[in-house]
Amino acid sequence: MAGLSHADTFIVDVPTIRPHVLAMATMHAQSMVIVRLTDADGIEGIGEGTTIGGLSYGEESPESIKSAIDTYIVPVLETCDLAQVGATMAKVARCVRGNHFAKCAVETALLDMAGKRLGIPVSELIGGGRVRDSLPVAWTLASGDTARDIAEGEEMLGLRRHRIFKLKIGKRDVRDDVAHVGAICKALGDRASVRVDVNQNWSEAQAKIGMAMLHDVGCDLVEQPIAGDAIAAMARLSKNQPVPLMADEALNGPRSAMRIASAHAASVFALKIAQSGGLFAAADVAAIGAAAGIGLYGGTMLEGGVGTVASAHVFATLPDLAWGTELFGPLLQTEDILRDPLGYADFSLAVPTGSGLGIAFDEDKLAFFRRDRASPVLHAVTAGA
Ligand code: MUC
Ligand code: MG
Repeated sequence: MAGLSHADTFIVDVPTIRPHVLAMATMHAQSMVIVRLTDADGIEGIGEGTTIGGLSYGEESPESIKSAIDTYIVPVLETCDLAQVGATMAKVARCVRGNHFAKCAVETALLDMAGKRLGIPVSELIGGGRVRDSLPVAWTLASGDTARDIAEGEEMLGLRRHRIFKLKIGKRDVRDDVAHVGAICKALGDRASVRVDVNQNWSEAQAKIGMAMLHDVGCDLVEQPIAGDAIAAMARLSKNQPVPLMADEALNGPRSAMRIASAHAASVFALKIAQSGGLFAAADVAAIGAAAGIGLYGGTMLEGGVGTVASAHVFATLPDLAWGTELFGPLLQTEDILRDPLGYADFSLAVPTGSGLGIAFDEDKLAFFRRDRASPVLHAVTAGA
């Protein structure tokens, strides 16, 4: 029995390379909850739980993710054989409702341990196993300034790092947003695919006008234009607008995937491991989408290296990933907390091949960016004063 010997959960805050402007928040740093679990055999598994903009994106914050793991999930893990990942996560699901990001972080760590124990990559533990070793990767242009976004797009094309670009809109007037998208489509031409993410910020009426205009300026895909729970309205837009609608916030696991597919409310799914409730659940969402003829896209919560690689292992098991992925999160951060940087080249990300997740931390950087790093020092100073 591989019992839990040690669990450590902490938040790291890493600055972003530039402000990242979304409809609901402007990010200057990314906060990642890191989970490290060690079993009785001394095998360590690592996981990450990351959201965007505190509580502005969804119902879990970095602080609530950490608290859910420490207070409610670790006591369940203490009663489990961690080598049995499915059984362990089923018990966690019985004891803890919701909290998908927290569960995903823990499941990632368990799968990392399981892969290390078996000597195989995590991708071989998901669905039918790995079918690809690299994934196309989009970049998000979200500086808030059209000229700067065009320059950034040109730079990425020149570096051969990205040729799919997602623009964050929804904050300004619809016509101003469309003018911004149109200028970028015009500048990048047929060298790139340009898509937008509205992060739920339009009404159905705005979306009707906005999606029609976006189609006319050359935008390829519109992600979550209206509220994620407005399934009937998403279905009307999917039916009547020429540009495909991608579900993101609307998807929070297999049941929501089933509802959206049955209602014909989206033609593309943004798959996210954390939003789905874990790697297994994300694979189930993908299976429902594929069976319903819905296109698949590998989404991100702008995770750092651990969450990005965990997502990559799931997306590497999908035979049909027509819309590529956006697994660029670590590149948005000023420093990589992994020992070896991930392989971004030729518009793609190489999926690690080592056992488990196939990655390790840079311990110095991890220690530097820990939110609680100051406390022991402060404590020592206070104690000595
Ligand atoms: C989202 O809503 O999709 C993904 C890329 C990005 O820039 O933000 C995220 C979140
Ligand atoms: Mg989105």
